Amino acid sequence: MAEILDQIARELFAGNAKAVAELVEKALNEGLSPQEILNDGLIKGMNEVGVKFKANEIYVPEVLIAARAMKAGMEILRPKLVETGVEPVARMVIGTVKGDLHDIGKNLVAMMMEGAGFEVIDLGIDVPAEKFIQAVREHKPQLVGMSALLTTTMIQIRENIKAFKEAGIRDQVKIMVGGAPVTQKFADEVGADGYAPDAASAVDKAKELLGLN
Ligand code: B1M
Repeated sequence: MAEILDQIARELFAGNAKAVAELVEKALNEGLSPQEILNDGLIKGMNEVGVKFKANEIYVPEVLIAARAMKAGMEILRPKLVETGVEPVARMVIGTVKGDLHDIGKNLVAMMMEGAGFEVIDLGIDVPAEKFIQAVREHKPQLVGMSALLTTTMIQIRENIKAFKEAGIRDQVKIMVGGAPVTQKFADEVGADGYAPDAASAVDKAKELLGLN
């Protein structure tokens, strides 16, 4: 594999946004395909971030810095990917549930998912059920992610799933949930399809739910 792809992965892991952007540009000029640069450079680097984060070898600040580097690389790459018609792995809608303003963890999950090749539509914070439903109808994602950080808002996940059923869209998507107070037991009780304790596991769980492993 081209040395430059390894360099992209290394600089991304180290969080050097400027270097990643420059290397992506250089790789394109050298004639590497946008798909190769994405899979064997950016995503490879982000996978490594996920592995180390899960193993508690790096922490939230390092992940955020790496994610910023990923973003810088994607800004150069995205138009080329669109031109060459590269399809994302899958599409995901994500948001923090109604009444909840915490978004650091949700943003991390969104970034890791993008890093894994998913197209992510981020609805932000304080997202009511109707907005999730509208987004499913509009964007036709395969996966919906709901984040909740408060014991008083996690119950909103149950309400959202109920609203999905009433709107007749529950069977169209897989629902993954997470956030500090959320557990596997809670996810099972409210009828979510999956739960992930952290951002790196969220990628694994999403792939498992969609049969992409
Ligand atoms: Co708030 N807050 N906060 N807060 N806050 C907590 C959550 C709290 C535990 C602090 C405490 O009392 N010890 C507590 C909740 C208690 C409870 O309900 N059990 C609390 C409270 C009470 C409140 C307020 C009510 C305080 C007040 O005003 N009286 C208020 C509520 C506002 C509201 O939401 N309506 C409030 C406000 C805030 C700030 C705005 C000041 C700020 C949020 C800023 C922001 O997000 N932009 C804030 C913060 C920063 C925190 C703490 C300190 C940190 C949360 C965080 O970002 N963690 C938090 C205490 C703590 O956790 N130490 C606390 C880092 C982040 C990476 O982790 O979000 O858990 P986390 O995400 C992880 C996983 O959970 C998982 O992956 C992420 C990455 O590994 N994950 C998912 C998350 N979403 C997922 C979705 C998935 C899968 C995995 O699939 C879709």
